[in-house]
Amino acid sequence: MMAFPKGFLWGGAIAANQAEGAHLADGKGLTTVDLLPTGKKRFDIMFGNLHSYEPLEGEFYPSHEAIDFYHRYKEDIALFAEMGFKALRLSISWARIFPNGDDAEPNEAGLQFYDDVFDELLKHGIEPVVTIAHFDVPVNLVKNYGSWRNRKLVTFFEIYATTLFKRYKDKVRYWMTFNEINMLLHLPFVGAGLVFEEGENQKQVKYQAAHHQLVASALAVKAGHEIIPDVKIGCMLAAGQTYPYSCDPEDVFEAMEKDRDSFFFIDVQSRGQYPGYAKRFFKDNNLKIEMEEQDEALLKNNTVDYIGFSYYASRTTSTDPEINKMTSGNVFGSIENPYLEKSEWGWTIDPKGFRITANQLYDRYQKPLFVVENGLGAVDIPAEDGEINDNYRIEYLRKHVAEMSEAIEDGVEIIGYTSWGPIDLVSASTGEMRKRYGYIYVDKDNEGNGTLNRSKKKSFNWYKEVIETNGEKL
Ligand code: BGP
Repeated sequence: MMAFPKGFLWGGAIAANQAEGAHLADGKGLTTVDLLPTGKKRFDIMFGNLHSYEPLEGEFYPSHEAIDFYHRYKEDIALFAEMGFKALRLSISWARIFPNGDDAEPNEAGLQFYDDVFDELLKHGIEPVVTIAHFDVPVNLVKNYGSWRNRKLVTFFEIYATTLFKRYKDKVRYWMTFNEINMLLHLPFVGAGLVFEEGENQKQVKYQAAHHQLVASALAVKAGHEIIPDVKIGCMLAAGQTYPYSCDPEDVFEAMEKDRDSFFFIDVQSRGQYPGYAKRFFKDNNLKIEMEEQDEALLKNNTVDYIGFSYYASRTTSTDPEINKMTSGNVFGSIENPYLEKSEWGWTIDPKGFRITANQLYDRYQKPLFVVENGLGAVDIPAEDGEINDNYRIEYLRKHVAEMSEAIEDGVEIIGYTSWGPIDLVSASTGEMRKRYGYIYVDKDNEGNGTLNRSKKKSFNWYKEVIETNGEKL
């Protein structure tokens, strides 16, 4: 096994709304995620069909308590430090800083909380890697402005991002603007707080919102570069190669188009302009995206420093209606790939696809890559002695890290790897606790019962050794 580059940023990734809980503590406002219950209704809302701007009596909202990272961050960070983490990717909750999103002044208690978290990380020599927006929008901005469909969000986001850069300029060097920015197309409420009117042209709304996020992202890059001298600001893509089901050129073309749905965002954020295929797509679909005069130059002059991405699974597509019936359980509408195994949630397990994806992204953008999410969501059942022998997780991670090192050998520049959910947390898609990714077990079930106690799984020591040996021992 080849050694990873010196200074490689090994670590883990969490998000505010899936870990912190304390959803109204110290002046925080409600965010979109706080309106997502568990169960079937969750998906209905995630697709853009909201029922209420208030949490409803009798519903269970997993973000409200999550794993209580808000009060237990010291204990959790100590465990990350014990594993030898070099980096922790985490997000800031917009509504902790600006409870309504449009407030004149930021909320000092919210700012102080992240100061404390960053200090704790730095004390342990862990580099904070911060996502500015990870699937949450202050509810007030959804209710009174229509969220990202409204250009005003660009200004609110710019103020929010600038506030963060000024406050944390001496503590945080690595930033990301929008988590999995392409998720906006698949789960519009999650990605952009979008709620649709009946009969509305959803494509039109989504791409207008996308334009606003792209402009907001460029403005954040601009501000960050001005405020923090050695800053690195990245984009973040939910990546994963799409395979054609057959070598029929129709299938191959469709696979290319599906990948372009995602690349579109990064093409703008990294290359600085709308690609020709996007312009054609707008024309063919009769979409009219409102842009302001200065947008073109802004996008051009403020591209990202690195490409952050998540990789869990590859996708497969076919133009044959019979084959298309074999859909697999994921938001990208992939069909089953007969060559690959699946997780309990139907996500394909494809380590080679990771190497392909990394190569493809590097070929396309020629910028450093940062793997900011990867992992296996699985049910963990403690053995009689209470131990969790999560060999399946070790197996998944081992194979993926090995393929990552192959990609590095291929010449791909990768600066770090933060696996998803180093500590069990709430699942973004299902809201469940039982879909676990952690090296650290959290005693809590799907209904919210449990002590919230933390304990080490078998994978804890495995990952510790990986980091200790800089990936030589897998
Ligand atoms: C990504 C998100 C994360 C995370 C992960 C795993 O889409 O950026 O927030 O949750 O997927 O997904 P899930 O939690 O649905 O298993």
